[in-house]
Amino acid sequence: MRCLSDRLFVTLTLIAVAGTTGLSPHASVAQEASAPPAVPKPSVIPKPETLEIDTNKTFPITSAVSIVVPRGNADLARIGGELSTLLAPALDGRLAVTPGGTDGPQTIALRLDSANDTLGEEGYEVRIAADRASVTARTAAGVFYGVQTLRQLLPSAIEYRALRPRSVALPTGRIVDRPRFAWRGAMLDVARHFFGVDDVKHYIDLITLYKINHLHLHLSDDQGWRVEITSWPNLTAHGGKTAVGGGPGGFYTQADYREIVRYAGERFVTIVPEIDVPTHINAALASYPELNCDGKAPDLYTGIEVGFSSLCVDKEVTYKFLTDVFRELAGMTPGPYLHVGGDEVKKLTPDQYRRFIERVLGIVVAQGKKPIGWDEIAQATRPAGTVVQHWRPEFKHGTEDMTLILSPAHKVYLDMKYDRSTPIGLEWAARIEVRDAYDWDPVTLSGVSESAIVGVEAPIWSETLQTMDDVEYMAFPRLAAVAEIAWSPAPARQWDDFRTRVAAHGPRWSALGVNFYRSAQVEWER
Ligand code: TNX
Repeated sequence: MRCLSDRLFVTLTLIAVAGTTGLSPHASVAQEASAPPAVPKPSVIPKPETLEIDTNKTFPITSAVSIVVPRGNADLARIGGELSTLLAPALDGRLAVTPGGTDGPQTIALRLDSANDTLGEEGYEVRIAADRASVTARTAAGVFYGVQTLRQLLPSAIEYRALRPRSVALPTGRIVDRPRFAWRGAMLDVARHFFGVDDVKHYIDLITLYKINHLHLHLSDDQGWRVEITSWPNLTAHGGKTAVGGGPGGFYTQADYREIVRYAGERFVTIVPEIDVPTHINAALASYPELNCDGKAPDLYTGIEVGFSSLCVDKEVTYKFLTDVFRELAGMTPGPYLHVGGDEVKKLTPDQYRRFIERVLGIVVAQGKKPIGWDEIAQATRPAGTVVQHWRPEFKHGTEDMTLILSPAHKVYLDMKYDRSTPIGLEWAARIEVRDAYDWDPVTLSGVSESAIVGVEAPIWSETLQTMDDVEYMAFPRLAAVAEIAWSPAPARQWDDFRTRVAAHGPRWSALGVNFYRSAQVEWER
């Protein structure tokens, strides 16, 4: 209901705006058509490294503008096509995308500059003059991020897919930007409740607006096994059948999984698959009796307790199972990482746990992949290149060298309630208002040096989340806050400034149909 009335509000506002800009077919005062289109003040998230913008001088985007890309570069042609699609409703038609065209007046040029040694692998430079714009980067990923910035400089109404033509302009200026951390992550728990391929694609669309580049999928847990493993078909045939609360569950066929990987790849997102072992494994134990120490398969589980299930660490078949699973997963995952879970083990002795984890990490390495595990795996001896994902608020890394992803539960677990009144979510780690999710720093929180941190990731666990509306409500605005922690230089980040910028994303989310939390900490723009 809330969402519907918001959409209605946006529609009405836009009609009102269109009526005053003169581009509406109903506009009656001719001179209004020549007034330079107003542009909003920039509210780019994550905050760019440097941004000089003049909103009084603009580059009006009309159907005369073309998007110029290098000849023979499929990535840039695709990115140009996406920009054209974004602008199409506003311009009542698509801008031409011209491979090999020259970047003169009335062009938006997307360019690669492989010799540029200041922008890094993912940085970009945007320049906007009164009659042209350009995005330059060393890599296609950098160009993609530059285009996300252009997108955020455009009025939020641009996101509304069904609207009539209206005037569109970019403010002039220059932005030079690159990320602080290489790993800007989101995690979706598709095991407690299942989210299908289209839902995952939708989530990828939303996270990439904020330059997030890793999507970690929690593919198995007590309540469900969600990815087809052809050598162990009962994992999904039986283990995928239900979910928390007894719903129908579901799973990805290998073709589905490959489709997610493909879609993510086109948006410069690396899929990180997780099979959580040795605990969080009831769905597999229920599907194959031989994986149980007593040889008896338990029932499927639909509650939300943790820590009660365990693989039988003394049986050789357990390691055959793990080898098959991680081999098949490695075969369909182009990204370098496989996540082995390793959290919340209550049924094994510390020694059993360590020996088990060391074997699993070896299995992943044998598939040519780098292992990641939740911070409990720090107890085990780990092959070089293993990444430890800090999640427990109390986790201490000790003095040992360790490569970390930071997902401190009391800051970035997006399944935590915002406050007492949040109708869904858990609160075991904290209640996390927008400011709590924003106002912390990875180096200060972890106590490790900047170079030991690969990045920051915001998980969403789905015990209490059943639909994408639920996921969106928990993710936004907090995911935008976490994305900025992972991307923007630490000294540039101030809560009061973020609070003002995020206010402008409310109308953007409304236009996109995103169900977001109207935090009272933000004075939302309408
Ligand atoms: C802890 S995070 C868990 C998950 C739960 C989550 C709920 C982690 C490594 N384990 O199994 O879903 O809390 O917030």
